[in-house]
Amino acid sequence: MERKKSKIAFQEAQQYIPGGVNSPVRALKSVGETPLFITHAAGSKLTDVDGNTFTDFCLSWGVFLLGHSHPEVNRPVQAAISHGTSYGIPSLQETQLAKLICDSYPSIEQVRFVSSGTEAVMSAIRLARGYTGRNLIVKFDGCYHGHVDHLLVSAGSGVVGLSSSSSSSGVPDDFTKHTASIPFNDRSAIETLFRERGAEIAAVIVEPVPANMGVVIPEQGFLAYLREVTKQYGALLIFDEVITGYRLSKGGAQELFAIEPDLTTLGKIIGGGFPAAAFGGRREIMRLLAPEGPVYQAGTLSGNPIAMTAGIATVGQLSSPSFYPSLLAKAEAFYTRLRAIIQGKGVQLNAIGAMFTLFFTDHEVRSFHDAKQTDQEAFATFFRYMLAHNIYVSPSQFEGNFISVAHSDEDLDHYLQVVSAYFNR
Ligand code: KE4
Repeated sequence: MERKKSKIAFQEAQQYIPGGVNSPVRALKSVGETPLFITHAAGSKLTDVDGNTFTDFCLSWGVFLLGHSHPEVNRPVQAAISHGTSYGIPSLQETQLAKLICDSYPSIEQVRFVSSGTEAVMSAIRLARGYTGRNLIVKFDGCYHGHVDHLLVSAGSGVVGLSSSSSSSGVPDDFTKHTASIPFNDRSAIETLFRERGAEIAAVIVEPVPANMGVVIPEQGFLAYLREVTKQYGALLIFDEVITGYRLSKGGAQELFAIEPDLTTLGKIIGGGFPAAAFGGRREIMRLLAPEGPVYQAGTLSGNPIAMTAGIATVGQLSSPSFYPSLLAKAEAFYTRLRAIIQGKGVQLNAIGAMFTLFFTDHEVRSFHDAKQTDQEAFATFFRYMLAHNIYVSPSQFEGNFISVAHSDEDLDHYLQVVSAYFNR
């Protein structure tokens, strides 16, 4: 496979952009490959500067549940652009998307739009601290909630292995002293922390189904216990559904597991490929936000009409009663076949809804500690093999892979054929 132009493009990019990328995990450092430079994407396919096409199982990190460049999203966006792209003044589209989200998420009575998942999480944390008057935030090892200073503690995704203390450098200890990170799926760790410091805890933030240490499934009752213990101690429960929102079901993980968090963050899918994210919850919490209340939060392009139009069009496509049943049936059939292929090959498949991770280890993966035991070199070899066969899987062991409605039977058959060839080479 010829990738000469990507290599040249990467060399030039590295002169002007640190690491040649605008987000570290795109550099493919952990898998020892030169990043692709993409010229266009449509449906399940990516095309790079060398003219190679790839079936995309990363989907811009979970954004494209409908596939890239969906015509029912592109058309209204193209029309909206001719009416202006940002006003910095309210537009009707903001209320329209807010209503759609409130309809899909009963725990959300009001929502505020921002431009990234990091901003959504940062704002939700500030609101939780303002609402409770407490400082301590509890997160889980391996969960990643964006790059806000005080959450870069034992974080997943691109932060894994970045530094021994597992916080990014440049973050003073003072900034993380109000953050406690404990193992996911470990009920006793939560019990102990709440018993010792419950009165200090403003909120527990969790990816209800973590995807940033690879996909890890919450054990039976774990999320329900988080709901119970946070209520008991007067702390808020924040579901970071930037990935799971609208992916696991229309109402995200909170619908799937029937848990009502106090605050929810959303992103990726709700922007339809444009920079948009959101945080929301009960009115009695959200009313603390400026200009009504004392918790300040703001953004120049928050709720801009183009991202709102893309979000409205995307969420509109998810409303048909058959959307999720057919997507999830396709995913389950795929997983059944994949499990048969990897049987006895020293790999674990963690899968739920339209997201999955193949972990290169003999042991089950139910926590960050387990995920870090995987064979990174084996994963890197697997990534390069898939790429050489025109399949772009998420370029890190510590990420999810995603299926969209645009993935055809041929796409999934091809993936399974190449995986089978890999494990029998
Ligand atoms: P952004 O600031 O990257 O829009 O969102 C941060 C974020 C928050 N919460 C969750 C659960 C997330 O997964 C993310 C971002 N996800 C990563 C990939 N796992 C984004 C990819 C990247 O960093 O380039």
